[in-house]
Amino acid sequence: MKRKKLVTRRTAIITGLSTLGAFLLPGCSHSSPPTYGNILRMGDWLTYNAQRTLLPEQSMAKEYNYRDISSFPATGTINPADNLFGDSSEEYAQLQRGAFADWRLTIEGRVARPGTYSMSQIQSFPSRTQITRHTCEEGWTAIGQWTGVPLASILEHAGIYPSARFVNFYSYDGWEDSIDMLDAFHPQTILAYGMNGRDLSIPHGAPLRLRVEKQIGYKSMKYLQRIVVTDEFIDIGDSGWSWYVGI
Ligand SMILES: Nc1nc2c(c(=O)[nH]1)N[C@H]1C(S)=C(S)[C@@H](COP(=O)(O)O)O[C@H]1N2
Ligand SMILES: [Mo]
Repeated sequence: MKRKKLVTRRTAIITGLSTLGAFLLPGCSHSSPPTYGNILRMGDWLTYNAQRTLLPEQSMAKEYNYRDISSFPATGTINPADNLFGDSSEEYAQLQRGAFADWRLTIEGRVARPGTYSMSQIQSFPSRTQITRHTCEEGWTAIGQWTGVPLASILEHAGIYPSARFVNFYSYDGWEDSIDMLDAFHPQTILAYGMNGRDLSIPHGAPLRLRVEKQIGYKSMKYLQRIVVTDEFIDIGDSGWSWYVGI
């Protein structure tokens, strides 16, 4: 998995704030945090606590108007079929040839009803459309319209257990990442199959991608393959990128 290290000024400021928050609110219920790897990753813990203690929990990301939609570059992987990801590339290439008719999203882990969802099943849930600003850690932003199903609807349908704390995502290009339940149940956290009124294109993550509007762009995983709900944080190792980067 190729990911890179980044400390922005914003992160530094939030980290500073959160240090304060961590000391002011030592008994806060959000203070059992995920950590990635080692003490050098403490910034994740601090940023997480800052957002979770000092900011309103379910504040909404700003939504824009149709006329605000901008050009939107595709970055990172732009087609998992490009042979870089072994069996996954082969599988994705095959799905692509079939216009994703055979694509299924797997949901497993701490749910009462593990299983798979076809695109038509996913599209049978009430949808949500939102026009939001995507912020990439590389310094660009773009505004796009996303249509999909709230992740909360799918998690509830799968019968998520009360003890569950994290939702882990796996993609066709070998990405793995997780979010906590506050982000997972946020009304703007959706599994998106539409962008700007069309089916999600391959460069932007076809057939289904995550949109986590309250965090930086790399949390919005493209090319979703599998979702695993867990009680405990799974440390995927030092990805080089912070686990939590709220915006
Ligand atoms: N599976 C996967 N998801 C991904 C990426 C990727 O390379 N692979 N890139 C991330 C980054 S860094 C950004 S900025 C956005 C880019 O989305 P876009 O290509 O639709 O602009 O997707 C994120 N999700
Ligand atoms: Mo990004």
